[in-house]
Amino acid sequence: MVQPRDKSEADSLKPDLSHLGLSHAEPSQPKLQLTDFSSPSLPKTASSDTYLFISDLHLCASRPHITIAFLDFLETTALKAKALYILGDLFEYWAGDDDIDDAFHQQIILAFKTLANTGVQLFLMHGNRDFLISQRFCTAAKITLLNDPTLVVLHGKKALLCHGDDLCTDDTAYQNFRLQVRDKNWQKEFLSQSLETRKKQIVSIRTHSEQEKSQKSAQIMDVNSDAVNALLQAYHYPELLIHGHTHRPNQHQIQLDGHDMTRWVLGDWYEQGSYLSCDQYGCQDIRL
Ligand code: LP5
Ligand code: MN
Repeated sequence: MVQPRDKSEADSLKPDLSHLGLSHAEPSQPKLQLTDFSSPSLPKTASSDTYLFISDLHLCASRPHITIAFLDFLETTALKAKALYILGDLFEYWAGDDDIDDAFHQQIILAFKTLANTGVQLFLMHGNRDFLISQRFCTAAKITLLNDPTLVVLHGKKALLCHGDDLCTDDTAYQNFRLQVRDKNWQKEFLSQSLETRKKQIVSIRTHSEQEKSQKSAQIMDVNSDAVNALLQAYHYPELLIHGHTHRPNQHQIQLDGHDMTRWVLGDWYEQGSYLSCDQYGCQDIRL
């Protein structure tokens, strides 16, 4: 089993991507949505052979039902897993690691730390809402920060993980915005302001973003298939591509250059929690 920080295989496969635009209870009966491999496999809860993937939780103090569902997920399902991968947008927004003392954030950090101390490996990738999460948060939560994208090997199958926003290349307004806010100098300047000022600016950007989104077509805000194909080619056709961001949970079969691949899109946690569970028999999309 190769873990993402096991550089040997992942690094040898890593290409130059500069050319790319790129109530606390056990969930009663998990509903099986889709299975990607042919092996007969009954719905099952996580085990020490299971890798779990989630994204787009958008946790915040004002959505307590999602926080409760998430803490329950950590204490039950994730507790039995080998590893939990959070592929971006864990938080509604993240204004900087100097906000970790916030009571809500401390609650989440404690839950992660408790889970990590049981031996479950925790990995986090930035989303477009929380790309300012940095090492201080990760150390406190005992989480390993992953690059976007990151290639892992799950039970012998290569899986490429990303948030997904980078693949939405038709959304040029967003991509321009992304270029600016991912710039390290821009971030340094932004972070030099007071926490209060930053939060006000983020609220303002959120309003602006919602206004703009209401004018964009659903297609523009989805992944661009050429960008998906280019990424899969650049990473030598991994069997799985797993991402979130678009809030369109689904399983897409891709045939490209003689390779069969599966693109799993993770669901958000606005109304209901969901996760992708992968073990030696395949992957299952499970709703809480
Ligand atoms: O997040 P989601 O899914 O709702 O929408 C995204 C894109 N929007 C964003 C913006 C974030 O939601 C805002 C929160 C970021 C917090 C980061 C903290 C540090 C940055 C602080 C900056 C001050 O990512 C949305 C996509 C959508 O996904 C689908 O892919 O379409 O993109 C936009 O809506 C972006 C607009 O098209 C362009 C924004 C230009 C902003 C111009 C600033 C004007 C106001 C300035 C006020 C200070
Ligand atoms: Mn996102």
